[in-house]
Amino acid sequence: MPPIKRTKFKLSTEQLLEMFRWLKLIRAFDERLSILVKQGRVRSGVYTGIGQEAVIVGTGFGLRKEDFICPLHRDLGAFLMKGVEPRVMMSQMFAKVTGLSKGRDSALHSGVSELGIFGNTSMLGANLPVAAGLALTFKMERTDNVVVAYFGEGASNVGDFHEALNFAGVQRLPVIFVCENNQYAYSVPLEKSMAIDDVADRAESYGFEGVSINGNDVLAVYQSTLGAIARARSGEGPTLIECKTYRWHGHSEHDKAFYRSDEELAMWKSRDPIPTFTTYLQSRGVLDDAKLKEIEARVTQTIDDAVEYAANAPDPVVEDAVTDLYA
Ligand SMILES: Cc1ncc(C[n+]2csc(CCOP(=O)(O)OP(=O)(O)O)c2C)c(N)n1
Repeated sequence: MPPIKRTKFKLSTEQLLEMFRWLKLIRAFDERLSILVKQGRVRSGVYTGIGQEAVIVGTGFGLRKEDFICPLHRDLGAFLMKGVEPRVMMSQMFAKVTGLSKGRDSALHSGVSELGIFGNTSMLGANLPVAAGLALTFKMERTDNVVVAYFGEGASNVGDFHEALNFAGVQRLPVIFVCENNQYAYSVPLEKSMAIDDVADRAESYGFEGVSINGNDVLAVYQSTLGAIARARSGEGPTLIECKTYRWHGHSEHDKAFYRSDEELAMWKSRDPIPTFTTYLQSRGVLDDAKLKEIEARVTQTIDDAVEYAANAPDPVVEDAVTDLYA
């Protein structure tokens, strides 16, 4: 098993700013959703990924339109990065006809095959064998497309995870398993559900490499993903990337997260991926105050527009419940 090489990369000023915009947009989208839930305006369960944005941006940035992602409940940002308009995503949360599933479903189960987004079910881990299946299709069709499958450290304890990794390892499939290790599976801390420290260690038993990285460092996530993508595209098979991170909010917006301490939360907030990247960009002369203000204003405008669009969009009608069915 050749070790993962540290992939060299160079990003232009525009690409770095693009990454920054995504971090800001995804954070703002979740923050607004959190407010909208409290206002009773959202008709979906909301599982924010605030604090985890660098994982989504770092793993999504190097993907092509033809590549597939298999996102989970906390990965709305991955939908946005893959091309779902904020208006459409917000409509999905409002259960309006302008949403992905036209108001017939909670936010968490929608997919868009034309954009390479597989719609997940509620069964955690069940997206992983599907990801392996998609990757098998890509291999059989002799394309060099890849699949990125997201999961939490909690989901890495279910059987589907192990079956998917085993199959992907045996078949050398072009799939990148991205663990968003945010330390908790609902209220269960990592050490109560796993007897090892690193989910990444699990890859070795399936014959491929796993790496454990700082999931709050967007460039580190990007670098590891680039290496994994290059391996997958060239037929060298899967990689597991474990991104150590933290979710700032509870499991969902109704969870006050009393099972963790204020000190722990404060410690992780001090590792917020966005200020870290902001400082980096400022120190390299990529971002100045004027540009920062411009990006923040554009993000706010995008979110305001998405909320207004979703709020004013029509509700589904009863007849819609039986359209788009497969006979
Ligand atoms: C197979 C399965 N078991 C249990 C649940 C209930 N459940 C929903 S979210 C969750 C915690 C998931 O934790 P993790 O996989 O670490 O992802 P995170 O929510 O932390 O991002 C659980 C146990 C489920 N949806 N599916």
